[in-house]
Amino acid sequence: PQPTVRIEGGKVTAILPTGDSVEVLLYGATVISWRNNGKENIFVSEAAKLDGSKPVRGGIPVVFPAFGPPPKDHATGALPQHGFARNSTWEYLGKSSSESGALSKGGDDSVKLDFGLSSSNISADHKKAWPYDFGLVYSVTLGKDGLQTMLNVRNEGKEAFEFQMLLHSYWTVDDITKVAINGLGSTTYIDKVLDGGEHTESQTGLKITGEVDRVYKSIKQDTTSISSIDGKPRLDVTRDNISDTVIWNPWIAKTKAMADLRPEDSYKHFVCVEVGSVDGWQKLEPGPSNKGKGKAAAGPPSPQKEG
Ligand code: TA6
Repeated sequence: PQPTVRIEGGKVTAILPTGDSVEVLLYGATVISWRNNGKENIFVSEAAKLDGSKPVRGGIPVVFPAFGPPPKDHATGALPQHGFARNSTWEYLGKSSSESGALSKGGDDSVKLDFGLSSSNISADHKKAWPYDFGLVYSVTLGKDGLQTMLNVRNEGKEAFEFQMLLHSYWTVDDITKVAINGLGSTTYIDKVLDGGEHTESQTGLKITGEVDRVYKSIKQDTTSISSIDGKPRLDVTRDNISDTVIWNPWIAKTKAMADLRPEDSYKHFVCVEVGSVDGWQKLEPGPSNKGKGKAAAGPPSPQKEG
């Protein structure tokens, strides 16, 4: 049997013969569910808006062309926090059985969904704020071994532009106090909760014991894994041609302050491990040959990887 793909109500759903599935809103090309072996890996707040009235609180929001509050003195300065990609309506470009990617050998055990966004289908306000001709193709590949997300950025205009990109993934965890995040060891990070300054990670497994908002830069290893402290491996998040990883959990006070993050103990049940190129800017020259390509994948830890 083949994978099935259903498009209804502004949402694309793909289901493999194994029962694994992914759901992607055309709004923001936001993955709002990824079920693998019967487990939901994506956290979405009960109070999340899914009607396009504001970015989804949860899922995998696509952050482009700027991460965080854009610097006022930068070309992206007039855009909202995290740019416009996550609050624009993308086009569904179609499905294909993915080329034999890292996650699968194509065929009936994987399906690739493509979504497109370009300067011609963003709002007039966003276009006014960032008047560059760009084209994005975002591919979401559901494989039996994991989910792969890839963002292709093209400069379709006559002048170079600078961008940042990031996949703002909210991963489900049973209990945040039992989670360790491995693969960040001895990496430099910017700590936005502490002082915005640079620090070096000393723990091999980062524990979350309060609000954390850190940008780990140029991580050497290509895998960041979330594992539960009792050693049970949870999820491997890998990067390809994407240099940084952001770790975020709002904890108690910040959760209470976010009206669309409910119930109020939600912070216990997710951790954001976000892969992106956010330290500095990627400059993209005009012309068909130049395109940025960042690939991120997430999958249950492969057996040989320790938790
Ligand atoms: O990913 C970390 C972060 O930049 C935090 O600083 C926090 O602002 C979070 O993103 C959520 O941002 P949002 O605009 O979705 O409320």
